[in-house]
Amino acid sequence: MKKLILVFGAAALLASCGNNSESTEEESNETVTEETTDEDEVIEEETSIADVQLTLSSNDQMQFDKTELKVKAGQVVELKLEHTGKMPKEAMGHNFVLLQAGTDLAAFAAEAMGAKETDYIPEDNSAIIAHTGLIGGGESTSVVFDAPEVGTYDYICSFPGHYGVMQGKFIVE
Ligand SMILES: [Cu+2]
Repeated sequence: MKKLILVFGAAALLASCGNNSESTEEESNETVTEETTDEDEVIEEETSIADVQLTLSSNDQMQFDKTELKVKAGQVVELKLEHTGKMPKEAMGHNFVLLQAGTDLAAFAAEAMGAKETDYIPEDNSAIIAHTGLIGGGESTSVVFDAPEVGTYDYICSFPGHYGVMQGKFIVE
């Protein structure tokens, strides 16, 4: 799972460096052997690294817009979390934390509450299947991970006081 995040992060970095002269040089070298249509295909492959893309929205009212997310076993999932509010993450921060089946939500949330320095991701993250970073109003973030085995999992926002209302079921079919 961590590997996938790193790969995705690297791809994002590469994409963001697309305007500098070094990468332009590389691109022009590639065009010697590849036609423009091939380049387009390469770009498509980069953006569709996941088999399924889900968007979960959150707001200043401490809400997720979905209480259920469904994927299929074996899929690589890209989950995009957006925050449509205006409040800063210090006051109304949100994240997406997908937990192993059977996790005691109250106990996990209590532990997460004490992990302010790591954006409310506890040091012992053995209960976490995947998580995004913490975002504030107007921001968005995403995480790429392998769908766990068939089953129903809980996802929460681990910001203090939020998990009670900011939670849902992540269903793998
Ligand atoms: Cu939250």
